[in-house]
Amino acid sequence: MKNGGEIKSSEITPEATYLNRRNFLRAGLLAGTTLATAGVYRFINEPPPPLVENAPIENIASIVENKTNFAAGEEITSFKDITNYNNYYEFSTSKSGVAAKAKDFVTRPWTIQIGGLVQKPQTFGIEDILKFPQEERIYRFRCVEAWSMVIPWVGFSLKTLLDKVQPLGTAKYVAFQTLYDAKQMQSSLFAGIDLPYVEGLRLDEALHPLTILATGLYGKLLPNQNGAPVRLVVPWKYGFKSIKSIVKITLTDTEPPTTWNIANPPEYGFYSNVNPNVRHPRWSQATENRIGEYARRKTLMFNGYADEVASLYDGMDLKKNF
Ligand SMILES: Nc1nc2c(c(=O)[nH]1)N[C@H]1C(S)=C(S)[C@@H](COP(=O)(O)O)O[C@H]1N2
Ligand SMILES: [Mo]
Repeated sequence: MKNGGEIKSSEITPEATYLNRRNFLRAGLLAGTTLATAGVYRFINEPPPPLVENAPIENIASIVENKTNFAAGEEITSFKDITNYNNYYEFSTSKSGVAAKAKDFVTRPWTIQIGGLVQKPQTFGIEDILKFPQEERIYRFRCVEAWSMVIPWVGFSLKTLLDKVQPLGTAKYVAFQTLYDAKQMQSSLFAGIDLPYVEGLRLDEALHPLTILATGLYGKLLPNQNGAPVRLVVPWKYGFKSIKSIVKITLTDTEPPTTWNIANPPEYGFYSNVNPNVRHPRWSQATENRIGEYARRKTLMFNGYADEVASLYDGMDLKKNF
């Protein structure tokens, strides 16, 4: 807990770099509007200022274009809890230990390679990712361990990115992979899971507008412990589907392997939809501990997003496909 949310002044981006970069990002957004002028284009063609190492926790509230609360009436979990109670096994299996262990994780430069069954395989730099129109999305977040939070993410629909690479008609699934760097992270042996961490979604789940790539939270760039520089968030599924620090996305025609299913197939399926009616073999999923609250809450079907996503699973037996 000690090191957690505190940022030493030496780690904060120098003001000049910060302003230049923010203007650069703004200019990128402006270029997509009718306000774009030759002057703006000249400005964005300049190389971006050098990015600082060690995960700058920069304020990006100014580039957030739209805010939507998908957990209306529920209290937003504190920044301190969101950034000090984490699951990120590559760094630590102790939830309060991740923040300190991930403190110096290097997230610049960073690229995401997108390929497989797509028309236009492409590699995006994190600078490109931050130029997509960013939104604030307040979502409930439910871990399979039966705790939950309400998190104000910054990000954009994964669909925006997938549309750029144009999935082929044969693509049925999307596979995701986290960076694995043994020099910065602990081994598979200590983590207790195969690394790199991998996850997957059916293509229609990946294209659903609620599925986002998150670049930040609380109006700041993502802290390392939350999956910097870019992670998936699928709010109707257990937290482990929301894979962190993504370096690779592959469109496939077969169901991709997923880390927790590999680790323990009877306990963790591919779908992992939040479902109060399907017990985890070792505990009930009917209620949850909302971090920061005393009384347990009833867990909602699809984590409260049934109206939006239930139709994706029409005709499927959700007790078998857990
Ligand atoms: N690469 C990677 N991604 C991961 C994990 C992990 O250990 N490694 N843990 C998952 C689990 S179990 C949860 S609950 C969430 C936690 O996200 P948070 O720490 O931002 O709350 O990240 C998910 N994504
Ligand atoms: Mo989790």
